[in-house]
This record gives sequence, C-alpha cells and structure tokens, in this order.
Amino acid sequence: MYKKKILVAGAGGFIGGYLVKKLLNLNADVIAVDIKPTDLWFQLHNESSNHSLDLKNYENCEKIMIDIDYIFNLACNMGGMGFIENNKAECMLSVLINTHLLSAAHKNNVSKYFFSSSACIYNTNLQEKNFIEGLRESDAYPAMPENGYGWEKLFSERMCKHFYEDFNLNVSIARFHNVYGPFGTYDGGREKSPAALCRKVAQAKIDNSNKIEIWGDGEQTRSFLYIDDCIEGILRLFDSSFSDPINIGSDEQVSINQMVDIIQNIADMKSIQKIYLKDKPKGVRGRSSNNELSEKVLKWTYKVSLEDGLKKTYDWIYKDLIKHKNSLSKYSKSHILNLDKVESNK
Ligand code: GDC
Repeated sequence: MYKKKILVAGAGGFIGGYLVKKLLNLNADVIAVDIKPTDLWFQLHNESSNHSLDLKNYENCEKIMIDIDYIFNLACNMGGMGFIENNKAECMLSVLINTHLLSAAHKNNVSKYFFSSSACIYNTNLQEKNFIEGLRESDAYPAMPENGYGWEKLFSERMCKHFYEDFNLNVSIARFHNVYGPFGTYDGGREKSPAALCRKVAQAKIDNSNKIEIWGDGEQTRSFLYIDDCIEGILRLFDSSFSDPINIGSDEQVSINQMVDIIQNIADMKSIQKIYLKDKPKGVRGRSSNNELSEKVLKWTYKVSLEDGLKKTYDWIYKDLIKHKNSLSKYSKSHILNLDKVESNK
C-alpha cells in the first residue's frame, strides 16, 4: 500500500515504535526520528533509517524532510498524570515540533501529515463526574482543556487545520484516549495508569506483599485503548480523507479501582490492600470516548477488551521487572535524561 517515503517523528516512543514496524511491514521506506539516543528507543527497527534529532529545531526538520511523501507526527514531551501536571511548560514547548514540522512539510510539498492529539484537549468542565457520557468531538469547544499539555495539543490541532485550509496540506488528526500495551513506560515518572498499576501489582507479587498505592480515591474513571487497536485506527484515519479531529479511543469506561481488580485477577493474587494517596496528581474525574464518528467515517472501533489488553501488558511488565531487578529499564530512563543535550548520530 505504502511504497512511499514516510517520516515518523517520535519513532523511539511507545506508539511510534509500533507504527514504524507496521509501516515497514507495508513496504514503506521509513525515516524514523526521535530526540532520544537510539539505544533508548523503545523499539529500534533495523529496516528503517533511524535518526536521533531534536525536531523543536527548524533546521533539523528541514534536514530530514528530503523527498518525504508522508509525515506521522507522534513526537511530544509527554507522560501520564504524574508528568503532565508537573511539567506544563515542557509540555507546551512541544508546539515547536509541530510548528516546525508543518512549516518544513509545506515548504517541501509533503502530501499528507498525521498529528497525534489527545483526549486531554476536551473541556474539563464536562469531566467532573465519575461516570460521564463518552466525549464527542464537538465537546472540545468552548475550550477549557487540561493545562499545559491539553492546550498545546488543541492549539496544534488548529494549526494543522489551518495549514490544510490555507496551504492544501492534507491532514489527519487523531485524539488518542490513554493508549497502553507492552513496550511502554511503566516506571520513572512518565508512566500512565495502566502500566503503573500493572507494575505495582507485579512488584507486590514479586515481593510477596499485598499492598499497592493508588493515586486519588480510585473512583475516577477512564477508558483505555490497546496499542494494536490504536495502530489500526491511525492507518484507517490516514487512508481516509477525513481532516477534522477524531477520537481514536475505547468506550469501555472503568474506574481505577475496577482496573486494579482486573489486574489483580490477571496476576492471580487473592487479595490486595489498596492504599489511597489523595494528594497525588489526579487529572479529570471521569473520561471516556464516544466512537460514533469514527465508526461512521472510518468504519473503525476497538477490538481488544481491557482485560485482554491488560493481560498482555501485565505479562510483559512482570518479565521486564524481573529482567531489570536492580536498574531502571530503558522504558523508564527518558525521565531522567536531559533531552535537549541529545545530538544527531548521523
Ligand atoms: O496517568 P493517567 O493514566 O493519565 O491517570 C489516570 C488516572 O489514574 C488519574 O486520575 C490518576 O490519578 C490515576 N492513578 C492512580 N494510580 C498511578 O500509580 C496511578 N500512576 C498514574 N499515572 N496514575 C494513577 C492521560 C495523559 C496522557 C494522554 C491521555 C489521553 O491522562 O496523561 O498523556 O494524553 O490522558 O487520554 P490520564 O488518563 O489522566
């Protein structure tokens, strides 16, 4: 399908690593870029041309843009609630990546541009109850997104839209809802709740303990999307001519306590005492995706149940924890790196 030259920005991250693999399987010529040094990429594929570059810098965007047909921009400084609540300015600086990539794409006649947005762009006033109706795409406005990260994503969505309107750059804009799975960050400060809670339960099992710490009262809700479904959604969207932002998420809404119970069963642990840390970052109270639009225009919805996805995630984290008993694995190290110091390796 894709015998094209495709730039994947953020290729060393969680979603990027899976996307590069899929595009290579589809016979694409993939130029993979990430700010991390390649030995810290979550998945490194030999068949792609791999570069460690800071795309906040315009010259780097120009340098990598030669003969590129398509761009998938998954690059941003991000993480779970523990990261984005405490690093709002850092999160907003990712606007430079999208700004410079869009400008270089326009200048170099790239034919299509994918932008990874987030459920964090939705109006927080609609997310104050535990269980809420799934968020529809129109619920982004009037705008009151999550501070820092959410505002950056919403602004960048609009920038993509205006490049489409003013410069005819075709765009696809996905609003991801908490994507999880193996080969993602599960420790070190950037981990999201599915990986964090799998790690905590796995560690309790390894230590023969029956206690885990949960942020908040555990009654807050989310819906979570397994990585394979996310990749399928990205490609469906990219293959379509739909240019407005669209949800790529699940509507299987659960409380954090319910998710811990599922993980406890997967781990085959009889009882776990939940210790609630009420002063930790909590984000919105309730969030889920409404998938009517994606079902209608993309004929896409998620297939993997939360239980099945968590089983795969838990099993991988359990094994990785044992493997890295006395050190942080590469899936956690990026938190302690000063990423601005990274230089090109090519
Ligand atoms: O981190 P996250 O998965 O991000 O947190 C969901 C909920 O789980 C929060 O209320 C948090 O307090 C709770 N929680 C309980 N225990 C723990 O040990 C823990 N670790 C973490 N991390 N959370 C815990 C995310 C963004 C992403 C992305 C998605 C899009 O927000 O952080 O960058 O954009 O949203 O949906 P979440 O779902 O708030």
